[in-house]
Formats: sequence, structure tokens, C-alpha cells
Amino acid sequence: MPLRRHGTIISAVLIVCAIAAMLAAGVLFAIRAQTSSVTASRSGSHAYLAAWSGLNEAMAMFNSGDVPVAEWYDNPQLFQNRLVAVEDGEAWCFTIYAHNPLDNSQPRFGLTDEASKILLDDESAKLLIGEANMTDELVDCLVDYLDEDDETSAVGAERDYYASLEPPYLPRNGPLETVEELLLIKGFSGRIVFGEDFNLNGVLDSNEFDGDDSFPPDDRNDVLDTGLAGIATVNAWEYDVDSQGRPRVNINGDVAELENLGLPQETVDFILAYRQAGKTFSHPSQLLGMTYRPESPSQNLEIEEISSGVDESNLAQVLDVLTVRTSGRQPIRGLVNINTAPQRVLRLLKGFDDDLAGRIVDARRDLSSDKKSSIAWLVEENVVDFEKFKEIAPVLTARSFQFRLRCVGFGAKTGSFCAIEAVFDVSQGRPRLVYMRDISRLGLPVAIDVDQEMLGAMR
Ligand SMILES: [Ca+2]
Ligand SMILES: [Ca+2]
Ligand SMILES: [Ca+2]
Repeated sequence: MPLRRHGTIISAVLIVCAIAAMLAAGVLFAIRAQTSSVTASRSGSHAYLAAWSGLNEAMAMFNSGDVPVAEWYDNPQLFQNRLVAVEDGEAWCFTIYAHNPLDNSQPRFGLTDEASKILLDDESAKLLIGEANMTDELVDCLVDYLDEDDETSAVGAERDYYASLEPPYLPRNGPLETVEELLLIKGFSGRIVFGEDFNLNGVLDSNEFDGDDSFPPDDRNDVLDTGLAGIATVNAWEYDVDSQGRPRVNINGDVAELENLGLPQETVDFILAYRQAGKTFSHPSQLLGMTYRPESPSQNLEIEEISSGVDESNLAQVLDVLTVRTSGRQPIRGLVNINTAPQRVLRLLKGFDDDLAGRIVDARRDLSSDKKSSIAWLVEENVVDFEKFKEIAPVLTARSFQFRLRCVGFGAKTGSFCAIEAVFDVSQGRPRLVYMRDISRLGLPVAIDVDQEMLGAMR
């Protein structure tokens, strides 16, 4: 019944449009959707509203500033079986769930930060060769689809290929807007993009490790492959501002601005001396342990080597306030969060290997949120030496501003449910929804298992 199904989806979208503004005013469940064309059942729309409540709850959490990872990553108290409202004897609840890389049989109850993944741009796409079933051909096709030119890579595909399809379309030749857009690229399938997790519930279900016995195709092992979407993103960016939200100062720019940053005078003098020789910095981390011998104006005059004065004790301050970017208004895309990226992502980054990625994951386990506020902890905790830090620092961040969540709203007694996937952005203060889709058609993602005490109290 494809027509009827489409009708239901359109109706659901209409409901969301009609009520989204009212949700913010906190009148959830006091609403009756007054749309004559709507065919979705009343309980279905209640489930939809419950799912939206979960999304709003998560966004509200980030509205007041930094939230420690421990609070949003896996927090059953905040995100599992949360009662939203009771109406006509039914308890409407939501659960926010995600893949738990440490346990394929249970989801975790929390969000996923997009900066914990690799940005899908034409540069970093090459890091993905050999990962998540990405072949040379798939990477070439991805790069061609993303890069601005129409020159076909060795085994890629450009405009002429897409123009020959029926119906024809054009490659993006720019940044992707959704992960699903990958499915438009030559060679990409649902298996490549979403792996074995056919129902996107983050759990290895029985049909996801039985090979080809039932859909989807899988490798029959007990590890849930979450596909390219598990390690790559299109939604990771941050503004070039310090921890107080002020624009960072360009170390290669106006020298007067360097004087007012509270940096040690030794460091400011060093930067000025280096700049006076016509030299520029490639990244603020270059200052770490740096020395420089200014050129002597005459052969007989010996000039002493000078030091930047930057070491592990003040590196965090230096990285917080300085940049080499000239256009501070444009967000920086694709930095990877050293505090949240899993080992399988870290190991793919330029300058990393398995050993370094493992040491970082081990070292961060017991660090305080305060310590984790800068990537400088890599040096402070002796995870890397100065030289290694300077090599890897340009692609790293200690912050995340975009969060993905999957949320199911459900009636605890009837089992009526609705599941949504969303991404919101907090890089400009108030949370902003940048992506949303209804994934209810993939089935109930998590078992409905609500505390009987709670249900008993309703009677
Ligand atoms: Ca291209
Ligand atoms: Ca699954
Ligand atoms: Ca299967």
C-alpha cells in the first residue's frame, strides 16, 4: 500500500509542522491536531509528540552552556523511559538510544557528537580507504562527487557518469548536506552507508548476524558494523572563538592585538621577533618549546637564541586565544574531538596509528572535564611529545557543537510508537535543529520495558 504509506508520512510531517511551535510553549498533549487531511491515528501523533519531547529535552540540556560528556553520552536516568505525560490511562514516554561500541546487545542511552567522527570532505575522504568497506573505487567516487572540478579520478565518477543515468542528476561538487546523500554516489549502497544495523537501533539484532539468511546482508560475526555513518559525518563545525566566545586573534595578523591577550610577555616578544623577520606561523601549536635565533645585523654581533616561553604549563592558554585563520566568521569544519572520538576514528587521522589512538583513549578515561577543555592535555599528560603534538594538533579539537540523537516516543501500555533521528547544532548559542527524519518504518528500536511501579502509580 505505498500510496497510503506516503499519505501517512505526509500527514505526520504536517502534524509536526503544526505543533512544533507549540511544543516550545510547553503545551504538550494539550493539543488536538486540527488537520482534516490527517489520517495518522491519535495514538500515533501522541507518540510523535513524545519523541519530540525527547528531542526538546536534549536540546534544552545544551541551552545553558557546556555539558560534560558524562551527562549526555550514556545516561539512562535522563534518557531512558522518561515519562512525558499521562492521558486517558496511557503513559507517554521517550527513550533516546545510540550504538554502544562496548556492547552490541544493549544500546546506550544518550547522544552522539558529530565531532567524534571524520568529516566527509574531499580531503579527509582519503583517510577512509580500507575502513567501513571503503574501497579505492568508492573513495575516488566520493572525492569526485565532493570536489569542485569535473575531472574524474582514477576509478571515480564525475558529471558525465551522473548525466548518463536515468533519471540524470548532477554530482554535488561541494559539501554533502546529509549522510543519506551518499546513496546518490556511484557504488554506495545501504550496506556501505549504514552497515549491518538495518533498523538503526544500535543493537545487533538476530537478522543482522545471520549472513544472507534474512535481510540485511551481514558478515555473520558478533560485531555490529555501523557502516560509514558510524565513523563519518557531514555535520561537524565550530567557530574560531576562545572559551569565552571571543574571536581568536590571528598570530600572523595585527601585532597590537597580541598585547591584550594575557599571554606571557616573553611569548608576545617572541612572536613579534619572529614576525619581524618576515616569518609566519603555520599553527599556534608551533610555539610549543620553540626557539629562534634572530638574524644578526652584523657579522661581528652574536645574537642570543630566544625562547617562546610556551610549554605544557601554558599551552592551553595559547591555543585558546590564538589562531592562524584570517576569516574568523567562517566556521572551521571537520576538527575531530580528542575527548570523544573512538579509537577506530582516531587511528585514521593523519599522524596517528593504533598505538597512539589507544593511548589517548586510555589516558582520557579518568580526566576531569576541566582538564579536557583543551587538547593541551595530550602534552600535559605526557601522551605525546612536543613534536608529535605539533604534527597532530591542527586537525584536533576538544569541543563538540553538533549532536545526533535517535529518539523513540511510545505509549507504555499500547506500544504505539514513533522514532525520529535528528541533529542539532549549538555552535551559535541556542540549539538549532539542522536535520530530522522519521525512522518509525524501521520498526520499534528498543523494547518497551517501563517500570511497573510507575504504571501502577497511574491507576
Ligand atoms: Ca567533482
Ligand atoms: Ca540493529
Ligand atoms: Ca542478515
